[in-house]
This record gives sequence, C-alpha cells and structure tokens, in this order.
Amino acid sequence: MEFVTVLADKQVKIGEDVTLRCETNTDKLTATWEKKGQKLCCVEGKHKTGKIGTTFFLEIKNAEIGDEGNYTLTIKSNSESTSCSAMVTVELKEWRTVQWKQHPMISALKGFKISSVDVRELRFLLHGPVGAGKSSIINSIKTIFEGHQYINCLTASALTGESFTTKFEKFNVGNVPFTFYDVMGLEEEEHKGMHPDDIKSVLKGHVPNNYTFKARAPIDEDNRHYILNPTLNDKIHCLVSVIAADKVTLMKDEVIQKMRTIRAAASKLGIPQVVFMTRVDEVCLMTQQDMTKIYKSKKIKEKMTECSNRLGVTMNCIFPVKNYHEETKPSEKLNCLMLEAFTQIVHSADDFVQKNSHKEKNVE
Ligand SMILES: Nc1nc2c(ncn2[C@@H]2O[C@H](COP(=O)(O)OP(=O)(O)OP(=O)(O)O)[C@@H](O)[C@H]2O)c(=O)[nH]1
Ligand SMILES: [Mg+2]
Repeated sequence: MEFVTVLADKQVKIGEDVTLRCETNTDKLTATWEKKGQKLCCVEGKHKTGKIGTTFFLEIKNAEIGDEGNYTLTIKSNSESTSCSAMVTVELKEWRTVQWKQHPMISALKGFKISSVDVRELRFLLHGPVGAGKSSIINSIKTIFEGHQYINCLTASALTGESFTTKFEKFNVGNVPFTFYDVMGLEEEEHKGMHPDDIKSVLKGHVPNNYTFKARAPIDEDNRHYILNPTLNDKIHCLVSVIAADKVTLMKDEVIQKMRTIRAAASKLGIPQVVFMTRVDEVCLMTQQDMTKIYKSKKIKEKMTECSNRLGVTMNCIFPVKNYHEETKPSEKLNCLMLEAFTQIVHSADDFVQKNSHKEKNVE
C-alpha cells in the first residue's frame, strides 16, 4: 500500500472551492483526514470526503479564513498506515495596494526636494533587535538606487545571537539626499547591546558620525564627542523600528520594552515613526513565491497584527518588506515593496523637518 501521487499545496481565494486529492495503489483502504493535527470535523455543505477508484479527495466549499491550515490524509490497511500532508492557503481580499512598477517611485525619489532649505539630507535611524534585518534594509535600498548588489554594509549571520554593528555609522544612498544610521541591535539584558539612552541622544542629534557606542556607558555632556547644540541637520527625522516577521512571537518582553521606551522618547520629540517588518518570506510561502500576494496573506496580516499589539503602533504604520539576502538577481517586486515603505518614511521625515525648521526660525 502506498501513495502514487501525494497531496499538493493549494491556494484558494475567499469564497472559492478547493479540492485536495491523491492517488493510492489500491482501493482496499480506510482513510482519515486531519486538519492541523486534529481529526477533521466534517461540516455539512462545507467538506466532502470520498474516493473515486483509488483516488481519495477532500473538497472544501466556499473557502473562509478558518479553512487555512495543514491537511493530512492517513491511509490504513490491516496494520499498516501511511500519510501525506498539504497546506491550504486562503487568499484574503487584497487589503492594501502596492504599485508594482518601480520606475515612477524611483524617479519621484530621485527628484525629491526637501521642504526645508536648511536641511541637507533626511536622516533615518533604524533600531530593533539583533538580527532583525537593519543592515539588510540599508543594503536593499542601496541596491535599488545604485543598481548593483551592495555587500559592503556587512550583515550579521542570522545565527549569532550578538549584534554585529557597534558604530554610529552613516550610510548614504546613491545621489539622493537620504541617509541611514544603523545602530547596534537591542538585546534583552540591561547592559548588553545598544543603550536606550544612547538612542535618545542620537534622536536629539548629540551623537557624531562614527561614534562607537559603549554598552555600559551611554554618551553624555562630559564626553568630548558629544554635540552640545545640535541643529535640525544633526537630528533624526524619522525613526524606523525593525522587526523580523519570523521572530516577533519569540521576542522577549525586555526587548519590546526597550523598543517602546525609545518610541516614547521619539514621540515626545515629535519624530515620526514607522515599523519595517522584515523577513516576510520566512513566514509565508505564498509571499515567498509571489510577492504581489503579500497583502492577501493571512499569515502576514497575523504577524503585522502581532507587531501592532506588541509595539503599540497602528497597522497603517507597519510595512512588511523583504530584503536582498540570497538573491543575486535584482527583483522589481522586492524593490517595489521596499520603495513603497521608503517613500512613506521620506514623506514623514520631510513633514518633520518642515514643521521644525519653522520652529527653529521662530526662535531666532
Ligand atoms: N529570508 C530573509 N532573510 C533576511 C531578510 N532580511 C535580513 N535577512 C537575514 O537576516 C540576518 C540578519 O540581518 P542583518 O541585516 O544583519 O540584521 P541587523 O538587524 O543588522 O543585525 P545586528 O546588526 O546584529 O543588530 C542576515 O542573515 C540577513 O541575511 C529578509 O527579508 N528575508
Ligand atoms: Mg546590523
């Protein structure tokens, strides 16, 4: 007794029907279906199971969100049994749209003029746990604007638990007036990783480029590198919190708390904030295979909701993105998803400098 063909993964739109089937080499079998490891509870008018010759099938009618999951068929004859499984993914109605053409977005950003003449470049700070994908975001954006895969901005191995980035490093992007700062990852222990007080000093513009952070000694006025009277040019104009989709569930409360503290400090300074949720390909196969389905994915929505709840931010501030990591070929879809998120932070940062340059002028 064996399978001749096994169950195949299926994607189905809400309201449509889907059938899982597989062929065996004999019809003298008993078959049981399971969903997510539990015996499938057949609902009248919803599920239909059966057998045509040696082919077993399960029909699911009028697919709903709840039908998503892993289905297993176990066949038995005498004392032998064997099984196979497949994943049914239910596509949601697209709940956010993305422009899947990169050129209009790239040229809009290349031609972008900062609203305030006093500000030379918009400055973004990326913060988040170790290995969240902060450096990879910079790599991806550089790849988009510079047209080649950028590998100088080192990324840590996903496996090492300790942060790779220790300096307050500035990364320029192509010929556009946008700069990124990537700081050491936040770690759970009090004295490890980036100190939240250092991040607050960075936000306010007190930390010079290339300053090396010391985990146990946050920078203060007594430090000779400290910028005493920062101008709008020295400040951070938008804070980007980075969280990996596949790690949000396991993130320690201590790390979340550190992130919330930093966000609160940014809010107090009026600095706009967004969340980039990376590694979307690690949590959703449908998205990994076809990026344009990202806003139809239940899994992605679940992970975004989790980010929203844990960090206390609204869904419209969360942008799921995928970074260049293994791919060698440029991908327009990957670029578009990143460009949508990037365009958003550029506009938020620009609003911030516009508001604050008026304030600085009024003070003078
Ligand atoms: N599959 C996948 N892997 C990613 C993605 N983004 C980043 N990675 C991988 O995740 C790992 C961590 O990424 P980094 O960019 O080094 O993370 P980081 O936040 O800079 O880490 P620290 O500097 O140590 O705090 C690397 O191995 C990346 O290749 C993504 O979108 N998808
Ligand atoms: Mg890094």
